[in-house]
Amino acid sequence: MNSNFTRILAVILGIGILAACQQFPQDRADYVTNAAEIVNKADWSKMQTITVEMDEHNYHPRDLKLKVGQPYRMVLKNTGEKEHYYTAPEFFKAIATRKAQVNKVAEFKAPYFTAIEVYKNAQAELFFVPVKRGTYPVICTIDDHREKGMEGKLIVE
Ligand SMILES: [Cu+2]
Repeated sequence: MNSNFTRILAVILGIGILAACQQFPQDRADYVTNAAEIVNKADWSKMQTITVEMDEHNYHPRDLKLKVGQPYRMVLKNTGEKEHYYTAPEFFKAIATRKAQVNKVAEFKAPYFTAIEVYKNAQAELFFVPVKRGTYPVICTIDDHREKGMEGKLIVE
């Protein structure tokens, strides 16, 4: 094959791939981009509440099994003496988030969260629908809390 022709073909192919990537940026988004649609379609009368207690230095329960399509209210309750984090960016990107809430105080809406910190004697709630199957880690990022045992798994089936 003529080498000039090959070079031109390679350039055209390259431009084509570049154009395709820029045209469909949502294909590259690593979070659930149609969360609002999923949240609106979900039957919230079938919502299940899961409570995760945090203390020194554990999550109770450590691991959670969740179902794709099932609406959940996750209550993160700090029963310990220190503040604690529920840091699970990969998990939060695998769910359709409806809102995060601190009862009678505030409500937060965002495409996804990366971490939720809960102060002692306080609780925060997250309303969501799992979308992407997988096993995702959760850790507490404060000091050596993770090493002391604050880590777990979120399994979406
Ligand atoms: Cu902690």
